[in-house]
Order: sequence, then C-alpha cells, then structure tokens
Amino acid sequence: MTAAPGASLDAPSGAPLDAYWMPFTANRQFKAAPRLLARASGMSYWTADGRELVDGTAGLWCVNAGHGRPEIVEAIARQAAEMDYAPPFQIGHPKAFELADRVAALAPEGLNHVFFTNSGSESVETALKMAIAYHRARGEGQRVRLIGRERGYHGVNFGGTAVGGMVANRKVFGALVAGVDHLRHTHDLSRNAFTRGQPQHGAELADELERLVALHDASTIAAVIVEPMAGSTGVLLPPAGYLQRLREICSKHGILLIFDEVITGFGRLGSPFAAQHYGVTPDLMTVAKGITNGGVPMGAVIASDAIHDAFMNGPDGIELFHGYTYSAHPLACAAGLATLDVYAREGLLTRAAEVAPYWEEALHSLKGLPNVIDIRNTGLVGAVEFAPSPAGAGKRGFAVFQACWERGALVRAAADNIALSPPLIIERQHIDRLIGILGDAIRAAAT
Ligand code: PXG
Repeated sequence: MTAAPGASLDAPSGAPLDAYWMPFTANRQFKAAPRLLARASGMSYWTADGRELVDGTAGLWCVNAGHGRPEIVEAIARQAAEMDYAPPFQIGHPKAFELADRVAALAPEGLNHVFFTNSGSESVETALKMAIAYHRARGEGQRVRLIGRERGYHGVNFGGTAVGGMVANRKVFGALVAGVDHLRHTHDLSRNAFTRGQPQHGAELADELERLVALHDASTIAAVIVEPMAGSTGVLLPPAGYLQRLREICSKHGILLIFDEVITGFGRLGSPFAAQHYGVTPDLMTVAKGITNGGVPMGAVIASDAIHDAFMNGPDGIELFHGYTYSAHPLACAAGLATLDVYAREGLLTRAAEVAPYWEEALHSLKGLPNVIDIRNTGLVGAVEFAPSPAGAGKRGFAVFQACWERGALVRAAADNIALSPPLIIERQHIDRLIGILGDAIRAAAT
C-alpha cells in the first residue's frame, strides 16, 4: 500500500516500551510484538513502519467524519492560540454556549440542556448523579437505586462499572456501588442469528424491569441506564419493540430512562442519535466520542427540560455540585463546533442510513466462512461472531483482529466478535476492501 503524501514514517524510534502501562491491553503480549500507529488521514491509518490500514473502527467509534479534517484541525489550532483554557466554574466562554445550543438542537425534542464532561465515563457518572439528585430535588430522595443491564458498557469509573455488565471489568474491583441491579441482556442467537438489522425476538425482555420493580419497589429506583445498541460487548441490537417497552415501564413507575449514546450518538445508526432512530426519547442522554470527531476529548450529558428545571426551581446558588476542571474546554468546544459544521455540510448524521444497504450486503456475504455463528448490522455498525475456540474464549476474535492488522485493516475484537464501525465518510470501495480483508483474515485464522 502507498504512503500518504508528505508522510514521514520513521521506524519506531527505539524508545523503551516499559513505562507506558497500556489501558485494556495485554501489555506483555503487546510489548513482545508492538502494533504502532503513526499517522492518519481520511479513511486510513499508517503504521509506524509505513503500512496503510483501512480504518474499520473510526478510531474507537469516534472519528465519524474521517481523520485529519482540515476544518477541525484549523479550529483547534486557532483556539489554542486565541485562548488555551478558561475556568468553567462561575465563568463561561462563548463557544461553550454555542456548542451546547447546537448539540441541543440535534437532540430529540425536550432534551435541551447540555452539561459538558471529558469522556463517556464521566458523562455516565454525571448522568447517574443527576438522576439521583433530581429525585431528591423533587422530594423523592429515597429513589437511589440504579438499574443497568448485563453486557452493558458504561465506561470504567465506579458508577459506570457498577451499572455495566461486563464481568472482567467488574470482578476485581470490589463492591463497586451499592444499590445497583441489572436487567438481562438481549443477545439470543437461538432465535435471532444472522438477522439483518433489528432482531424480531426479545421485546419481552424489557418486562424484566417489572420484575425488578416488584422486588425493590419503584419508589426506591432512580434510573435505568442502557445503551440503545450495546457496542463494546459485540454489537447487540435492541429487539424490535424492546426500547419502547422499557420507556413505557419507566414512565409508568416514575423511573428515569438514560440512554448511553456514547457510540450511537452523532450519526452512527443513520440518525443524529439512536433515540431518533428507534423513536424512543429518554430523560437523559450521555454522549462523547463523535461530538469532537475524536480530536479533543469531550463528553456531555443532554438532559430533559423537566430534569433541568427541577434544579433551577430550587434554592438560589449553585444548583448542582458537580463539574470538571476541563468541562467545556475551549479546544474541545472549538473542535466540537467545527465537527458539527462538517457533519452538517456533508450530511454525515444521516449518511449511514444511505450506505447501510450496501454495508449490510457486504457484511452478510461473510456468512458460511469458518466458525462464523452470527452476523449483525445496523447503520454503519457491524459484527461477526465466532464460535469460541477450544483453546479459550476470545482467542478466535483476537486471531482475526491480528490477521486483519497484518493484511491492512483496523477492526476491533470484543471477545469472539469482530466489531466494525467505520468513519461515516466510507465509500463502496473502502467497504469492499475492509470486508475483503476481514474475509481473508477469517479464513487465515481458522483452526
Ligand atoms: N459508554 C459507552 C456506551 C461506551 O461505548 C463509554 C461509555 C466510555 O467512554 P470513555 O470515553 O470514557 O472511554 C463507552 C466507550 C470497544 C470500546 O471496544 C468501546 C468503548 C471504549 C473502549 C472500547 O467497543 N466505548
């Protein structure tokens, strides 16, 4: 593959690898055979030794407009020179208000208030704390329980880990947060394998919430948090009718519904947010990633008028004792505004819906390859699931990820699933290349 024009692709500098303790990484295995990225542009990464990789993951579900967009790069550079930092408590700067207004305008009707954070994890903590404080502000301070879902991922801080449903992320970290319970996950290969788009079976799993209400009593439950489409545990789509049912049960019992849209937000499914895609409006939405196209860390919680107003009707003074040094960081706000401009100019927040039929065909052409037990897709998201190898769960997924890396594609392994979430600028030729490499890698990794 060719190098990008003007690329300077030095071999790894020889810096020792030991000091950097890498996140969610098999450090010893990695450091024995490092995979290093050096630059990125459009739909591609280049490795430190100059190989081009087609980006099948938009970085990590975040670079929705593709890499190195000059408008975004320039906005960040300009802002860094003009005002590098501004304290966010009791002081504001214009771009923070402008970005909040623009984000609220994209959100579903009734969700009009934006609280900035610096990551998806912080957005989740913020939303959970808001939910509990909201009930207290209304005189229902006994509503403190939080309900998550098995196989959910809500970041890595204590609240998000507690409501999350990934065993490896939870089991070594003690008791986490008290008063948390979980719905069952919705992944059901026996009924839904190889479904294109939303699975037909499983809406009744939302009734699990009624079981938890019967157990704990609604008056103790503050909120339910779910990813409208679960990403990190391998792309689990909501069964038809499931989210609607969850919404009904929450409303009936006065429980807040939080959608964690950290990966579904900003066009991934073909609408600005999954809430619009599925026609279900939550009370709080957590976002991050695509809000700045991944270029500067940023997250946000988008709150309903009712939640916001409950705080604003309280006593004078600081309404919510919560915030971060880097909330509404000027560089992130500048990146966010430029990103939303690119999304609007190029129609990227709905483009996934146009590309989806070609994407779906390409993905499902992998059916029948060795060990493939399911293929799932929606918008510009895809997953291929493998039967676990007798050598251990997750081995096949990782082997296919590695084989893709060697052949020129960046994909994401989640246990024995390969997840795909390319930049929303993807063209047919990139889809053909990505799926072609994935197919070769599945064959090559078959044992
Ligand atoms: N919620 C959801 C739904 C996410 O997907 C977070 C919260 C946390 O965001 P931060 O910015 O704190 O990382 C995420 C993050 C994967 C993968 O393999 C996905 C994420 C993180 C790491 C890996 O799909 N999403």
